[in-house]
Amino acid sequence: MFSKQLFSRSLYMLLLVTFAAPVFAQSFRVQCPTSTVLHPAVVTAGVSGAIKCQQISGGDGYSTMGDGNQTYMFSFGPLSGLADIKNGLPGTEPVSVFNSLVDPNGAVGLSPDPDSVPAGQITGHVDPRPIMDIGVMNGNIPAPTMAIDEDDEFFLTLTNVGMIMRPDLFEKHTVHFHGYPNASSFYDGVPDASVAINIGASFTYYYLAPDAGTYFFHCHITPPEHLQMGMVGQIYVRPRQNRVSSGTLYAGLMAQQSDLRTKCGNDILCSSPLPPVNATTHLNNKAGTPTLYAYNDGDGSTAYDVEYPVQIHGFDPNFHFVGMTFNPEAFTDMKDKHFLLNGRSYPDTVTPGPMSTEVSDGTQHFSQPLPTIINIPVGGKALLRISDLDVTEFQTLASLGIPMHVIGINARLLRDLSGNDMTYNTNSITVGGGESIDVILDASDTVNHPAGAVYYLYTPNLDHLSNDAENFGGLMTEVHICNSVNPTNKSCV
Ligand SMILES: [Cu+2]
Repeated sequence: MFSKQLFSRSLYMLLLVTFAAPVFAQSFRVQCPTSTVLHPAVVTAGVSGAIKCQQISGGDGYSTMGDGNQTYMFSFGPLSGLADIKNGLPGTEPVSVFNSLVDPNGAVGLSPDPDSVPAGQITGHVDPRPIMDIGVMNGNIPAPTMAIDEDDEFFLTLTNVGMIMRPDLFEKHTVHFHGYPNASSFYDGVPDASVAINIGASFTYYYLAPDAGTYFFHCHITPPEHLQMGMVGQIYVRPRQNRVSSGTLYAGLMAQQSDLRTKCGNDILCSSPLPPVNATTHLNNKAGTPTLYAYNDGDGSTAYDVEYPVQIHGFDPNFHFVGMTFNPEAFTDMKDKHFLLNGRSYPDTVTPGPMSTEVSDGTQHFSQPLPTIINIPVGGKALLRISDLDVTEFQTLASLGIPMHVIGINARLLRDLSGNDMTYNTNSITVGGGESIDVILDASDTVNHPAGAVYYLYTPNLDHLSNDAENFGGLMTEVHICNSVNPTNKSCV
């Protein structure tokens, strides 16, 4: 009798817990600590790096192809750094910005925690309403760009807002930093080996930044499908060399040589103690910012004036259509017919500012924030951080008139084990899905590359110069030589 009562009570509790669960099922949160063991105080910049944070949504959305076709996507969208992403910049923010309730680049939904002691602290507690309001049907192609500095700690929150157009799917999402030196498989985003993020949940990935270079990320759930559908983004890590090179020649030399991590003599890549470009010609580069480098080269050979993340991708419109309409997707028939640079085909690649697309409820959402117009200040060099997550095609990009100096492949500076220079000049590069390549477009010869000149970056695979059935488009963009380049939005001045 007693045990039967206990049983029924237990059953009652079980049912209560089960059916009350949806009340608690929403578990959105962000995480962006002001200090850690590695970064005990709030540090915004400096030799020791800093804490950086970002929040992205996983869900669905629409984008506009070069022929006007509105294409359904499974996609990541921005949930922090919204103003920066609208300007074509990375959405990665320092702690003070990410945790701000007023900064337009702060984390969406962040609100004072009523349960903290004392109440009202910023603990990562969020209000789900603005997250759903902004995150639903707000996918971007490419996904929000991430950029961190070597020695940073990076807290990346993925919030799965669900896919409104596919309520039959209970799709989880993950973030996988492809080819990234990641110490923990737990944060690697491969669902078989770690965790995947359910609808209605957030998860914060934690990364260190041990090696400078150009990387990319994608969702690792059913990869051919979620990559083809649009869950691809870019991440790059800036080198320590950027931070020790400020000041006069002597001060910069002392700064570099007094830090064991950048001291010349320990590293085969360090062929001379200080980047000479910085010291001898100008402290500021031709874009008016401190001289920046792609890698810790030790000799200034990877210096550039402006940088452009360029993600190559392709969409198969048929696959996206059946992906929206509950039909079975034929994986073996997948064949890209839209060829994309940063999610856009020519001529959209040279349309300034973010592109928006009307979604299923009739509202406009920013869908493709990144133009791919390459503006180079006269006499300058542009670093193209090229990555490819195309699922079905190899892609070739050619440059006519401006030499391409290939300095890195798959996030590695091109040097051999003896430190010999393996970089080379070419007029085209070919990449497959899952590869990255760092190219410096060298327009420092001002006689041949005067201000006002226009060049093209295009694919010599001529069938890829089209937008599905429409001729003249595809994988192409323009390179403009400008009197100067606005360092904020990279427009020609
Ligand atoms: Cu996914």
